[in-house]
Amino acid sequence: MGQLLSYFNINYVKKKIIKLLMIGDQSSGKTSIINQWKHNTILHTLPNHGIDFANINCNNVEFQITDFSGKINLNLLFSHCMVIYEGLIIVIDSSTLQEKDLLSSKLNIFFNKNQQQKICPVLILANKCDKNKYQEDEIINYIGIQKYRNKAYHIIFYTNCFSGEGLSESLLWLYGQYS
Ligand SMILES: Nc1nc2c(ncn2[C@@H]2O[C@H](COP(=O)(O)OP(=O)(O)OP(=O)(O)O)[C@@H](O)[C@H]2O)c(=O)[nH]1
Ligand SMILES: [Mg+2]
Repeated sequence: MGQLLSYFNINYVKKKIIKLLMIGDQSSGKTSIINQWKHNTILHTLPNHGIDFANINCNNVEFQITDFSGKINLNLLFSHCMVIYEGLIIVIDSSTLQEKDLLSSKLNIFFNKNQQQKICPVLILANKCDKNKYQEDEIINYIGIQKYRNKAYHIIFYTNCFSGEGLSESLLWLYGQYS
């Protein structure tokens, strides 16, 4: 009986579902990062033109990630679906920091519309670190996250989708915020 109960406990524990928003520079590697987290490999990607959804399972937590293409500008859709996210993933392209305005207006909308009461975890991935590594303060300045100090806390990981550097550590950090 004990064995049977532990079988049910292990197999039927309800997963905690956490909705995360992923935004970032165009071609910064958002889809590649999701592919690495999901399949543990780099896959060929095409530029996204809209929104992509991915589920990543991490023990008892299921991350439901909405990946907003780098090309999406501020629009009604973006503004309307901000209310539901419990966390934010920002991906920047370490080889070129050139989309500051687009990123900061998205952040502005996110923090104005998001109705979660809790302080929001923000995972910053400085991807393509094989090409360049900006200092953390340059990255923080570029993103402008310090403006939201009372609404969010953040961490930066340097990542490389080809070698896998920083990817499992960053997913583990996310898991730690919700488990
Ligand atoms: N050098 C290098 N290239 C990378 C890395 N990660 C991704 N790339 C390449 O960058 C290009 C764009 O990657 P994607 O994952 O499609 O980027 P994205 O952010 O999803 O792009 P959009 O959907 O258009 O916003 C691809 O050619 C990837 O192979 C990395 O860590 N280093
Ligand atoms: Mg993509």
